[in-house]
Amino acid sequence: MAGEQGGTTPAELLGVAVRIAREAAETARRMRAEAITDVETKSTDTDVVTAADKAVERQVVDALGRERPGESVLGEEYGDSAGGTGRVRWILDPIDGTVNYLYGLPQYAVSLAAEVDGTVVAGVVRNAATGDEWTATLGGGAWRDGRRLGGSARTTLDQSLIATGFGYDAARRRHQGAVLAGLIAEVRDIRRFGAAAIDLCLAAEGAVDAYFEKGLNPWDHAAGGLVAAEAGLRVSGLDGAPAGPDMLVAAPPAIFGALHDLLVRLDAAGGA
Ligand code: LIP
Repeated sequence: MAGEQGGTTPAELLGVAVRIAREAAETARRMRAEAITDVETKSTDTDVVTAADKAVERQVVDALGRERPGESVLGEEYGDSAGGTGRVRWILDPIDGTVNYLYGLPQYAVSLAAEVDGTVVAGVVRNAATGDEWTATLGGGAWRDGRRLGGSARTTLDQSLIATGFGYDAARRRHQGAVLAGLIAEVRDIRRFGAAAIDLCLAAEGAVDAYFEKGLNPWDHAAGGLVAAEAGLRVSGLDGAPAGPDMLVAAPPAIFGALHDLLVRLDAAGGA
């Protein structure tokens, strides 16, 4: 497999991802400390992008271009760049949790995944504020600080702590609020951390028992989704659909069914 742009084994791709994500996280951390500048809005007035989101994405795309010439990069801010042809595609969220970044809440991360022939085989999520780092390779497990992750041992939904998130569009939020109202009495409690990549990693280590959200983009969940799956969680959409913009649910097998069925009953994948 070597000889393309460089090695394409999951371990080799993870090595590249971790090195580049650490440098990118340092840039995000430094730029936050200096000042939040050039804040613009995207899909709605509350969907913000800062100069740091863009600078970090350019830094990662440039680094990959040097190390892995010709491989394509799908990033949140600049979309599909590098126009690569190889088997490898990189999927990047330069700062997942941009609203947290704006407010200085320490829950924002660089999320970088490598896909080979359409399958995510390596991923890293690095919290730029705290330095927390989660990694995974396909078939190689999910790790944090050398500790293999195995998810939560919870067995009933009513005892489960569930993380979730809300979109930037008011109509979508209204629907998500209605789903939450129907769910909240059925679970232990809810947590809203504000960064899907980190939510998925916290579920992988059992710091929450499960996570679900409607409206995610590939860059929000490519790396974190692999971390969760390699920790033994089921990561999918509803009714057999793959995880995607309609819905992503990540939960240990013991509670996945109950959470899934409740979300179906509440039409969680519906609405705007
Ligand atoms: C964020 C996600 C989060 C979601 C937010 C937003 P961003 O991504 O990580 O889970 O609830 O609405 O989509 O915009 O910070 O990259």
